[in-house]
Amino acid sequence: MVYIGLGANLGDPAATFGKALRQLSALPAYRERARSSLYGSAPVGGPPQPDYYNLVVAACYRGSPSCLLKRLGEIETLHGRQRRVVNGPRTLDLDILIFGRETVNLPDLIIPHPRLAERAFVLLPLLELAPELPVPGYEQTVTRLWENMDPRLKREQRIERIA
Ligand code: PH2
Ligand code: MG
Ligand code: MG
Repeated sequence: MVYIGLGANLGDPAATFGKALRQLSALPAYRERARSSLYGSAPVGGPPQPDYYNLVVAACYRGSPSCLLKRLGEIETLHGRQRRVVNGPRTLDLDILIFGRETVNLPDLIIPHPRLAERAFVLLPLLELAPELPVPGYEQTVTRLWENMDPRLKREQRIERIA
């Protein structure tokens, strides 16, 4: 199973997510298995910017991590994604969080996502989908990572379930 994080804080994120998930499902190698609730969260890092919407989707993908990364980039571009500022505001961000049991260390792709354990907007939706999943590289389940996450970071990120 692969887990993909969706994030957006420009435009109409809920509508963008709906469209992006349909575009993902149109890929022959991709089959969606489960979708988390939609969450709202305070921006982590970057310049002052609007709050984010986030969700996580679980899917089967018959292809390589690099191939999936390329497809995700194409869908981001379709939604007008521009890369100007690191951690800056965005119309759509699609991140590979987990790719089966694989760990990947390429210049443009690190899996599992390197900041996964510090991000409530990743861990809480993941917790909903796969509480018992051992996260490769961390050798802890999603539940343990969530329990071990710094409570101060959790508070600062103000994550809330929206729908
Ligand atoms: N994505 C970022 C940086 N900061 N903050 C929240 N709340 N949600 C995000 O998706 C997010 C972020 C870079 O990808
Ligand atoms: Mg991201
Ligand atoms: Mg990204």
